[in-house]
Amino acid sequence: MALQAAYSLLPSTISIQKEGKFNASLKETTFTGSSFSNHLRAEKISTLLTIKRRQKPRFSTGIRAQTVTATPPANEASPEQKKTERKGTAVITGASSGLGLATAKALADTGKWHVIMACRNFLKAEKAARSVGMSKEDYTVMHLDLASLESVKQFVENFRRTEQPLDVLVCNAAVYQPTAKEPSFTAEGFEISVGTNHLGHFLLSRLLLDDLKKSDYPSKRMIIVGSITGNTNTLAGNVPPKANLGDLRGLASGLNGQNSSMIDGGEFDGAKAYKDSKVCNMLTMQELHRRYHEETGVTFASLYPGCIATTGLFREHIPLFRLLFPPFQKYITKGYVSEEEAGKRLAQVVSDPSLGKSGVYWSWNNNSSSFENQLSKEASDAEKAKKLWEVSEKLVGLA
Ligand code: NDP
Ligand code: PMR
Repeated sequence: MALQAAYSLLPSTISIQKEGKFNASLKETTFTGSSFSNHLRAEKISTLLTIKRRQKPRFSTGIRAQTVTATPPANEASPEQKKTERKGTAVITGASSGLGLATAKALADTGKWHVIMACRNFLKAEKAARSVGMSKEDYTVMHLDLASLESVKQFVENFRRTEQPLDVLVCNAAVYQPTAKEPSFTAEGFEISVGTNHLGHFLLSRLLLDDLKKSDYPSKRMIIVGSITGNTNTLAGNVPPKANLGDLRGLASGLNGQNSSMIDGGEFDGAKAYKDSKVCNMLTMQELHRRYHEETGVTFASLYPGCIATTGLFREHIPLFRLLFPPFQKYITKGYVSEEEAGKRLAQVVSDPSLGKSGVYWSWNNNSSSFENQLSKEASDAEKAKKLWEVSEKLVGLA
C-alpha cells in the first residue's frame, strides 16, 4: 500500500509489457568554502607530505608490477625503486559519503593505495574517513567543489603542489534533485546537476589527464561513474522521466536558465537532469577512450555499481521514497547493493588487473561477477559524444 503511494508520486507508470520487454535488464544488479582557508590547508598538506616523503619514501613492496613506463615524477625514489612497486595514488571525488567513501575505504584496506579524498566539505570528509576506520597515512582530504570551475582549477593546482603522482582518477561525486521545482545553478551559472556531475568532472578530467600521463604506475586509469538510469535499454532507464540529450541545444545555449536549463532545451526536470548528466558521464568516458587511450595508455572506464539505495544521493527525495526505496530494490527488483559491496566493485575497476580494458562500461551480475555491459543507443552514440565534448569544452573554457 505504502509502496504504491510512494510510486504514485512518479510522473507515470511502467507497463507490464515494458517490464517483459526489458526483463533481461533485471539481471543487471546490480567536501565547505574554499579559497583562503583551503589555500592554507593545501600549503600545510603539501608541507606535511614533503616532510613525510623525506622521512619515508612512498614505495612499498605490496603491489605486483606489470609494466613500467617512463616519465617519473620529480623528487621521487631511485630508478631501482621505481621498477619495484609503490603505493598507488587515487583521487576520488565525492569521497565523503556513499560509494566514494566505501571505495576509498576498500582501497585503503588493501594497504596498496593512498586515497586523495576530493571533497567539498573538508570536515565531513575527515570525519567520514575516521568513522570507517581509515588510517591517517592512507588518505588525504583535499577541497574540491565541482559546482565551481575555479575550485576545480584550484584543486588541480593544490594537488600538483603536493608533488604526488596521479595514478587513478575516479569521477564519482554527484547531486540529484528529484523534487526541485526550479533549477539551481553552479558558480558559473550552469544547471547544478549537469554542472556538477558532468561539467565539473569534464574540466577536472581534462586537466588531470596530463598528470595521469606522467604516472609511472603499472596501470593508469580514469573512471567516471555512470548509471543504469541513464541507459534506456534497461527497465530502470525507462522509468520516466527518461534521459535524452536531444540535439544538445540547451547545453549549447549555456544551460543557464535563460533559454533552458536542460541539455535538450526542454522544461526543467531535476530527475531528468541527473539522468542526462549520467549519459554525459558515459559519453565522456568513451570519447576520452577514443581520443587518448592509444596515445597515453590510460584506461578509461565507466560503471554501474548496482542500486546503492541507502546513500545520500536520495537526500532530497521525499521521506516516503527514502523509506521504501531500499526494500523495493532489495526484494522487488533485486538490484540492491550495499555501500560496502558497491565500494568493492568500484575498487575493482580502480585496481583489478582483469578490469584493465579501456572503453568499457562495467556492471555486475547477482553473484557479483563483473561483465562488460551494453550502453543504450544514446549513451554509445559516438557523434553525440563528439558534439558533447566540443560544447562542454567551450562551456568550461578549454576551447
Ligand atoms: P552520495 O550522495 O552518498 O555521494 C555523493 C558525493 O558527491 C558526496 O560525497 C557529495 O558530497 C559529493 N558531492 C556532491 N556535490 C559535490 C560538489 N559540488 N563538489 C564535490 N563533491 C560533491 O551518493 P552516491 O554515493 O550514491 O553517489 C556516488 C556516485 O554513484 C554518483 O556518481 C552517482 O551518480 C552514482 N550512482 C549511484 C547509485 C545509487 O544507487 N546510489 C546508482 C548508480 C550510480 P557531500 O558529502 O558534501 O554532500
Ligand atoms: Mg529504479 C531492474 C529494475 C530497476 C533497477 C535496477 C533500478 C535502479 N530501478 C528499477 C526499476 C524501477 N525503478 C521501477 C520498476 C520503478 C517504478 C516503480 C522505479 C522507480 C524509481 C524511482 C522513482 N527508480 C529510481 C527512482 C529514483 O528516484 C532513482 C533515480 O532514478 O535516481 C536518478 C531510482 C533508481 N532506480 C535504480 C537506481 C540505480 C536508481 C538510482 C539512480 C541512479 O543513481 O542512477
